[in-house]
Amino acid sequence: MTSSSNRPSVVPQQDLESFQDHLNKSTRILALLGAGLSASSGLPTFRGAGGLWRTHDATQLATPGAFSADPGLVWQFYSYRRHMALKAKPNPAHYALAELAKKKETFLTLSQNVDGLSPRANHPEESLKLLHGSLFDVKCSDFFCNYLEKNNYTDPIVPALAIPTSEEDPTTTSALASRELDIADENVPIPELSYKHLPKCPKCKRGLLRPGVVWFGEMLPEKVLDDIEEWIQKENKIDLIMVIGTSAKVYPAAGFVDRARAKGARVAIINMDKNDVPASGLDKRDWFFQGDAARILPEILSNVIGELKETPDAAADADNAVTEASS
Ligand code: BJW
Repeated sequence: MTSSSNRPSVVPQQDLESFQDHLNKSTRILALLGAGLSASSGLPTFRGAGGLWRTHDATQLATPGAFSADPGLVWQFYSYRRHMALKAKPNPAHYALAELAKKKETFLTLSQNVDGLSPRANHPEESLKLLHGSLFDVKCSDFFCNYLEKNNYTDPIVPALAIPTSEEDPTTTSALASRELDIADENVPIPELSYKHLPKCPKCKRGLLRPGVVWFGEMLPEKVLDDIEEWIQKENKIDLIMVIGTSAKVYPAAGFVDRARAKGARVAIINMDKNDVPASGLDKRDWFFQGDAARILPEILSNVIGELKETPDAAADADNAVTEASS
């Protein structure tokens, strides 16, 4: 169980009071989530420290060009990320947002994250819009094939993508003696994979499967954008947008901050880095809560969600997801 109440406050009291006062009165609330939300679950962000995978800038691997040039390398990157996401657990920030969604009916969360941690924290599906898809969707990369498989948790998705392990320790008989190697480290050798090793489309039998995520230059899912547009257009005002753990540099996601401001929304930024503010900068009515989202969110949302308790069921679900995926 995780409790937020006995911890020392992580935000200035005056900001906390004015934010909570506004949150109380707010009905139309948006949240824009980024990789920093899952940082304290142990998953790396894209930019800055941690944004390198082996020698590759993570954002350079997230392109259709990278996939067509070296699908084996791009699959190794994504297979590693699927594996890490399955091993990770939602943190108190995921649970706090899920609780807020249950308490405030007209709260809509726009997540750029593909790691599945918000769904695993039982964030209500109808109030969670996945802007950049999911690591656990796979689709055919052939332009003429529309194959899409949702919720594929097979890890590894094909044997050639298994995370290599170190030699077993000959002094022990335990199966745990072999240790997974960290293939994010460029010093750990990985095999070169070609077409024959990689997952194929079961429908057209021609194309390679690819992760169901949105790469640079690709359109965001139409239905997701339509749903968000409908929510925005429904009323003339938006009360609040929380911008959480994102550098807010990728569009159209980052553009929702200005859309919300244009409808009167006050902006609350939750970020480790004081410099990571949306392109429109900070307004005097905004809040900037600097620090780890996993510490800050349970505290600033506490007047609505109460004391955060991580439900044993959710934790068990997460454990099951990992067990199922690796069996
Ligand atoms: C913490 C923390 C802790 C750390 N607590 N905080 C307008 C202008 C210019 C360009 C464009 C434009 N409109 C569209 C474009 C082109 C492009 C774009 O935006 N380029 C920019 C680089 C300028 N956009 C697109 O191509 C999009 N498609 C599109 O627009 O289609 C139409 C179109 C096509 C072509 C031309 C024009 C229009 C698609 C964007 C897809 C982005 N995809 C990725 C990969 C997804 C799959 C995967 O995961 O691999 O999405 S890239 C990557 O960036 C990923 C993320 O979701 C996204 C955002 O990153 P995020 O989450 O903000 O992470 P970081 O690392 O940047 O930030 C982490 C933050 O957390 C930091 O601030 C830390 O300080 C903080 N932090 N720990 C709180 N514990």
